Amino acid sequence: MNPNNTIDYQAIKIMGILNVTPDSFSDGGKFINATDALFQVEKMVNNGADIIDIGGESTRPGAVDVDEGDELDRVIPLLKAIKKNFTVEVSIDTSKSVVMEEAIIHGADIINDVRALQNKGCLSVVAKSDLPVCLMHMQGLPRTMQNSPKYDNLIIDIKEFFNQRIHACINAGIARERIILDPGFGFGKTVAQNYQLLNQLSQFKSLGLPILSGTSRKSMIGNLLSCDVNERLAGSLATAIIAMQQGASIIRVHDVKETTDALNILKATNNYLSLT
Ligand code: 7PJ
Repeated sequence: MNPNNTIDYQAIKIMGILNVTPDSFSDGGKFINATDALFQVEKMVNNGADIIDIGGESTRPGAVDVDEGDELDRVIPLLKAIKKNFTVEVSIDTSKSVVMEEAIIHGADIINDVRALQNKGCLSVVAKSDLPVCLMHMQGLPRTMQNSPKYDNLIIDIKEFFNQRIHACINAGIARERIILDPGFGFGKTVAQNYQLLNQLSQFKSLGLPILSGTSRKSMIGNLLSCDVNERLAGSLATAIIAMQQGASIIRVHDVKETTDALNILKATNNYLSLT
């Protein structure tokens, strides 16, 4: 690991996950009801979330595709309600151009696409807006991505993918400055490959763009520690701290309060002179 003292820990943002899919692996079905969802948003905001990430499509390993109408129904009313009641930034976790377009109209602040705008129409919809966009790396597709993923060189292959997608964005009229990069923990990676990514996350800093890291409660933690999804908090916090030290700018998590506490410890450690 290469902790770098020039990292701006003050600038790290916590992204709280709000899944509104019936089959999400860790909180599936819990936040479908609008009142429950808004209660959860309020809790995350009060606990230090800078961004709320709404996901209406499950991308867990093995997940099947979601109908466009269903995804719109899950995501858009909630986006509108959050923008009406809170000042927090909202990102929309989707790969569908129609959902992106509606989300942009209704006040989304960030587009978060696990398919890196490769689906039809996505580049042009995002190009017409001025929103930041997160491009995530995935090998394969959710249904099959964990069937023996292979790389020539994990870091170089993912960097190559990022460069191709950055190029596609720029050609479509999306300025480089709008792009956030995410290596996609758990998306077509073995346990060892996920830990290599965490170990070498700072290597993606050479592309000069902010890095988003999403390891929260994922099987890279459960498989290593042999624990169930509701027993992965300590492991998730450890990965969040390592990602911050490796230079990640946005940490995508389920457990906002605990991650904010961990970040505050890291900040104090790096800014002890400012403590009295
Ligand atoms: C990620 C995501 C991630 C980004 C999901 C889960 C599965 N978006 N959406 N990065 N994961 N940018 O929450 O575990 O790692 S859905």
